[in-house]
Amino acid sequence: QPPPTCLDDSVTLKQGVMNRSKLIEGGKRLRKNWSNCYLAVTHYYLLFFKDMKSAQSGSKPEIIIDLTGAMISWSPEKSSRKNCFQVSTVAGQQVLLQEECALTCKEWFDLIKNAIHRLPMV
Ligand code: I3P
Repeated sequence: QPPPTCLDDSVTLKQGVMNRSKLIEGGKRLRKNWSNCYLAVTHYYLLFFKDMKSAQSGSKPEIIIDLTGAMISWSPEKSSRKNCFQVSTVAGQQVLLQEECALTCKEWFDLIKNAIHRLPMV
């Protein structure tokens, strides 16, 4: 399944605003830097857009996370912020996601976890 080039509502399981911090990219640990972004979850990918407007106007995702073989875990030790979880990919990317509302955050977590678990193991 090739990564989507833009937001496609017909394959999107959930979309909305989340706080994101990239931890590792291309094997390099990055300086922690939280930003507000617009996240869309599909069966295969997480797509990160700058904001809702850019997502809905057909922009390319800023970051694409391949869920095949990915791992997800709550990671309270990784931040002073509450409700943080981490997604790590086979390719070695790591992102932290956070949302103030515990219930909303758990909805995202469970959805992404279920998407990962429906995909084949690698
Ligand atoms: C980081 C920044 C992050 C913070 C991180 C700091 O400082 O304040 O927001 O993460 O904490 O190091 P800087 O901007 O100077 O790089 P949290 O907000 O998630 O706590 P950490 O080093 O304990 O991860």
